[in-house]
Amino acid sequence: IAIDKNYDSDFCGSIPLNLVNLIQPHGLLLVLDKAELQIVQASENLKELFSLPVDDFLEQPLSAYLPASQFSDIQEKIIRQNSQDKIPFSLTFTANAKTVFFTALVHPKDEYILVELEENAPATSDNSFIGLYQQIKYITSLLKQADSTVAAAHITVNEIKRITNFDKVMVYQFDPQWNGIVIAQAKEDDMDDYMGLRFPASDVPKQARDLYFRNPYRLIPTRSYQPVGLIPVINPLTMRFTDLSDCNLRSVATVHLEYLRNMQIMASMSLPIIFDDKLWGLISCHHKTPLNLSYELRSSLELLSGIVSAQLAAKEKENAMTLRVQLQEIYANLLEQIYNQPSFTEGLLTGETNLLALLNLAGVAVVYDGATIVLGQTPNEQEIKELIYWLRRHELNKLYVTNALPAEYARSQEYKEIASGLLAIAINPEQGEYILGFRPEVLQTIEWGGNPNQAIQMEPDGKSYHPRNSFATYQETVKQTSLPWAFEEIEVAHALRSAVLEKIIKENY
Ligand code: BLA
Repeated sequence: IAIDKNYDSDFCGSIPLNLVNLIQPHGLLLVLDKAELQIVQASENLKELFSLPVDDFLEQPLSAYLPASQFSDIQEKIIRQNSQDKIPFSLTFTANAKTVFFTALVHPKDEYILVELEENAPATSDNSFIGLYQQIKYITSLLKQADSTVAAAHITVNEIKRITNFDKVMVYQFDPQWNGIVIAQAKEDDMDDYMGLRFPASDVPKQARDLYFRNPYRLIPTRSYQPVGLIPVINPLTMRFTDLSDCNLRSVATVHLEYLRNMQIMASMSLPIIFDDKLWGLISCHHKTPLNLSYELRSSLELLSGIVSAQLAAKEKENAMTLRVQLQEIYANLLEQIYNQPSFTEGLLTGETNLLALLNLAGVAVVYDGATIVLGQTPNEQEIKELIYWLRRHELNKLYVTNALPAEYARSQEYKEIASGLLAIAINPEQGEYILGFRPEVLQTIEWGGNPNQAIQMEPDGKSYHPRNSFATYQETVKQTSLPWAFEEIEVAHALRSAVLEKIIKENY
């Protein structure tokens, strides 16, 4: 894929997200010392809510504002669940003769405790435990019936849209370069259609992706807000900025707020799909107008994203297993042929099952014992000879696999139509003996959500920049690549190599 610059790692990837010292205004943040649970730092908006200067709260014990039972509950859970993050509490917080009901998330850290406070949404049928539990059970049963990854993704977007009322919900799957493709979408008619579009990696740069391993969601109820600072600016316990990495209220990077504006949405929420310790994709939700979700609903979505992850992982494993079984069947036949024929070459290239079928190749060349034997479409003998020189220079001892040979080895551009993909199995590389499998060029059209080469618009000053402002479909034709090699195909190629080496030993003794 031809993106001019990799903004993911070298530009967007360096924007600091955690040391911003600002939060979004839909909640309050307190920083407590661990010994006494005294407030050492607090967000400025405490002042508006309680009509008291923030300084009045500093160095006060949290116990001064809570009923004794609530305070001791917090104390006890902090001690008992020290390693656990984001313990939720319902608090009745009273200051200056005003009482506010909060949902609190308490994060015990090494040096301090973070307390995120959000005003409680009054209980409704939407956020009752029974109501949400029913929904989750129902969606889980739907997901279990899905017969493919894409079917599961469709259920996910439809159901999340239904229970949250977001105007658009998408499942976004990362490719190996961390670009993301929208594989399922549920939306209101007047929302832009992103189905099937690919977005460059820098749209969700690495440090933002990494935060999904610490946070179950990222919620931005409105992109149009006044950030709220912490007082004092420096955390007196660490003499540094307070690390807001896993604080839900953390203020949003400006470039992303502008991005949301360019997408013409006000509110956004995203949840990770993680399996095998890897970020597989995101569930991304958009709304035209501001939208906040109750803690209860957010928690249900958090559970759901875990269930979706498990279901998608199961589907992916099933797919891999099916492919593996198919390959094993052909491989078993091929093994028999290799052992029954006088030479392994005949075993690979003749008979009902051959190497072309095993590895989905258009051509294969076996270079062994001074001869080059080919089947199907391959480069000519001279070209094969030169390709092998090149392989030998790279000291590729077992397997060499690429689906973009022309980009690796310029000479191959001359025969890219038949060999944009190469899987080379080394038999005896010192002697230039290889099995070469070729795959033809397959032109691929990629539809990007906006031109990825314009992902960043630099201003003339060379310092200020903006995200792209159009997400209109931009078509890219990818040339000089073949169909990719599946992990399971590479696995079976390794097994084949061992079998061939064994057969050679038998042939010679
Ligand atoms: C954050 N970018 C994000 C997030 C998403 C996307 C989901 C997480 C925050 C959120 O949920 O809103 C991107 N959202 C998408 C995409 C789709 C979508 C691709 O729905 C497609 C359907 N962004 C840029 C550029 C930079 C950049 C050029 O376009 C860097 C220069 C950075 N994006 C960026 C940063 C964050 C981000 C820094 C983190 C924001 C934060 O958490 O504070």
